[in-house]
Amino acid sequence: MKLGFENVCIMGIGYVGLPTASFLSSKGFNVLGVDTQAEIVDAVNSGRAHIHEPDLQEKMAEGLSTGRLRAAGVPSKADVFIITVPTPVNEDSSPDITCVESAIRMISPFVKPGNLVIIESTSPVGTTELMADIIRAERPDLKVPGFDSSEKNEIDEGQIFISYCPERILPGNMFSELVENDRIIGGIDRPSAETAKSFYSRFVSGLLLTTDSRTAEMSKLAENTFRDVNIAFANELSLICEKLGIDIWEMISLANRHPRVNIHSPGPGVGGHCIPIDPWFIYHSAPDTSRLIRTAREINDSMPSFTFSQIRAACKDVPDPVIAILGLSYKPDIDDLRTSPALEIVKKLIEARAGKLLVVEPFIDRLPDCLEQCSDVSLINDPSEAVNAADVVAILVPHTMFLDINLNGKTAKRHRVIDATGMLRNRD
Ligand code: SAJ
Repeated sequence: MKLGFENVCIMGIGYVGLPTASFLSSKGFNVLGVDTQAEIVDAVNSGRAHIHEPDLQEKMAEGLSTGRLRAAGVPSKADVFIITVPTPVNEDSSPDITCVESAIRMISPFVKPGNLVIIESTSPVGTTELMADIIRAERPDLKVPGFDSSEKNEIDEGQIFISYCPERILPGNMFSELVENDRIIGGIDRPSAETAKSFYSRFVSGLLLTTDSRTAEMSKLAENTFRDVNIAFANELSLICEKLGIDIWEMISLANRHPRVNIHSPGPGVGGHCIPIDPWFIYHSAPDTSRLIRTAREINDSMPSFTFSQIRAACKDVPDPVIAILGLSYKPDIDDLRTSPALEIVKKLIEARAGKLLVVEPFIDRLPDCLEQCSDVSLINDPSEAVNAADVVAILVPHTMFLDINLNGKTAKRHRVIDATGMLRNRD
């Protein structure tokens, strides 16, 4: 069977799908990016990136001008289908994979023998098999492989290939990581793993590590959970050091001089759409044996309240305090406010009527809807202006442009500074 990979259909052109689509088009693939949100489709087709990522705008423009990139609301025939839709959690923190299911149902009518279907969305263990079941039910005419972790590498003539290949790209550095990161390639069967490996070998310089789909699903969850648990340890240490009157940043920098110790950075909480979510996927598969994972989640989720109380304490005795909030995104140098601890802290301050809030967030040009109607909050472009007008300065996100902020200006003596991420401590 001759396999082609020229035509790629990417389901979901959000934070992972759009950079991937733009990148693949710049590598010579013909890419159709599909999204159910018409505004996103229109924005992409008119050359406007709806997310901020270095070089994304240029890569998109190049793809559109060569005709290799376009967006649509529905899929069409392709050689490779890549699923990059969100996998959030429900109210009870159990995984919600309905977007993956619906993307698979959308592509099912277009899948042909020899096609490769890749799931990149972070998913609970067993999702790839469930998706194969859906395609099998929708398309009884196709040969859809079942889970087989053996090394048997005989292609069943006319079969399709299904693999789980988790994305691992770090927002802010996506285009390097798309090429350089090693990739885990988990086939539902061996021919699927080998076919996906052959596809990724066209543009990845990192290692292509093949395994079965279940191991690949778990590896992805373990990577992000590793980070969550490590950050929780750092956060717990910061709570302990606060009680004991020890400077957490000095303590960590000393401990990290040990050749086998690498304590992560404490902060105002863990945000984004991955690290605070993925550990729950493991927990819900095995709740009785995921005690450490659950505790880590609880510690990290408690951090915005801790930072909020530090800001409140700093405002004590200040009549009508003005509070400069430096940073609103979930981490430095990106525009993504999803699950942002800083945003949660701001909402708590508003609820507590803590004072007038001067928010500086260089990556957005208007406040999110949840803050826009609030008369106590304004978005200020110039960090120095906010700092100079404030009684209390809360540094919640260490954006690079904040590194030069002068907190020793004429009003410095009045400032009380909450340096939640150790930015000042680490820059000095
Ligand atoms: N954070 C800390 N302390 C630290 C490191 C991070 O508090 O020492 C906070 C950040 O401020 C942020 C949150 O954790 O609020 C998450 O940031 P992050 O940089 O750890 O991760 P993400 O969510 O931007 O991207 C992660 C990455 N995974 C790992 O590093 C294991 C990325 O490679 C994945 O592709 C991505 O999740 C994903 O999509 O799964």
